[in-house]
Amino acid sequence: MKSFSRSTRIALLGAGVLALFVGVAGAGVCPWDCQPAPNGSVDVPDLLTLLSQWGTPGSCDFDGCGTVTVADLLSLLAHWGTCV
Ligand SMILES: [Ca+2]
Repeated sequence: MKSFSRSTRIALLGAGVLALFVGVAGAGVCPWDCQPAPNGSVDVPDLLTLLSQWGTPGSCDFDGCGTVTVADLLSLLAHWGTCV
């Protein structure tokens, strides 16, 4: 097993914490990318997923009301495009 200097270990720890923070901060930034395997864009697969969940709970229930409704559809359309 390779051993690292103290400063290298601290740098690696810092990078790991930063990566974790970015990952956690990024999670949920783009809930409109609600297809089963999110692809980084709000696009046709998300629209089809939303329509397939219409009137039921699902990943496209953005407002958390318990069912996918027209409010969720309008929210998806308002965020159409690349997730940022
Ligand atoms: Ca998508």
